[in-house]
Amino acid sequence: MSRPTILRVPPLSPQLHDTVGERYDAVDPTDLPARAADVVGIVSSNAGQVGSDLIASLPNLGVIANHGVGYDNIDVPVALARGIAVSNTPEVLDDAVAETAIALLLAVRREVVVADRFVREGRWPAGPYPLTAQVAGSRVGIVGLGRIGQAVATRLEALGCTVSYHNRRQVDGVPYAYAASPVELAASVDSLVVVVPGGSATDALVDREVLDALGPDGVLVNIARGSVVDQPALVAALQDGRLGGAGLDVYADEPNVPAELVALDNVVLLPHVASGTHVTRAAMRELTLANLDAWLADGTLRTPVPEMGQ
Ligand code: NAP
Ligand code: 8YV
Repeated sequence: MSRPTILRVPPLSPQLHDTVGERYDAVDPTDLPARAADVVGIVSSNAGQVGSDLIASLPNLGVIANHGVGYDNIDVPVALARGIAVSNTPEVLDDAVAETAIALLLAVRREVVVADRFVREGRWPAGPYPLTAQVAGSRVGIVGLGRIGQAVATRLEALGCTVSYHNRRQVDGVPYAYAASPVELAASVDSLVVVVPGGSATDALVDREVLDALGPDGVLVNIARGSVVDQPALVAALQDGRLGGAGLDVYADEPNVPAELVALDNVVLLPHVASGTHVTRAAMRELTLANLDAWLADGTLRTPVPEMGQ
């Protein structure tokens, strides 16, 4: 029996790229348009766009399996209008992403990177490192108290922080204070962690007003999407001293990080690695391919995106 033809939309990790190649009749964008009519499925990840043009060019496409919980890289309305199933990888990455948020918050507040540089540059013998801020006892707001946001919240509680949050809807049964807007939340906390989905609904949700409400002693942590924060406003707030610091995993135009951010000592910069542990990426790969296999077997999905309403 012939194997189903699956399009690998780059970039995929080498492991995912190779596994798709071993299990299916894998094709890459360079094989299009010659093989377009054969393609029944797509495997993608957050940095690979699955836009309306690509979807329209694949007449027999039936499923898009995204390696990642966020799927703002996919034109979901266009896919669903054609009856194409779309899956993502929720839950399996919550722990890894939440601990990255905590790592960034601790690194910025305790100046871990700058203090490391201080030791490496041999500056310690000349005198002690200055005192830093403390995370224990501080107030932390979470924009997006979903699966990952709640995993961040429980870790913050263990660190002795007071947690509050903003979502569009209040969450039942959580012990955290609710704020009706990102500005209201930012004005009431010391640090703000952003964990909402990307896309047009959250574009620049964290704008100049939110950053100013967070203030000169405030710290912003963004592990969501670069699009959620107004990046020029963030750079200006940090440069002007209107914001105290930032811990960032995501950017407006990845992998390009503005030189202005690189130049700042009160900013810790990660290269979109929040889910990037061996164990989590293996679980994400497995779930991505389990979705693909389920759809190929009987048209179902293990973890359909919420827009599919299943
Ligand atoms: P989730 O469970 O769906 O949680 C998302 C939360 O955001 C929900 O509580 C939702 O509540 C809130 N929200 C959505 N739209 C909002 C808006 N316009 N204003 C305010 N709140 C809003 O998703 P998750 O699994 O926690 O993942 C969250 C996101 O993290 C992903 O979509 C992805 O973009 C990002 N992520 C990044 C990495 C990384 O590598 N850096 C890794 C994994 C995930 P309401 O619906 O009530 O508003
Ligand atoms: C990426 C992410 O998907 O899950 C998400 O939304 O942003 C990440 O986990 C991953 O880095 C690449 O596949």
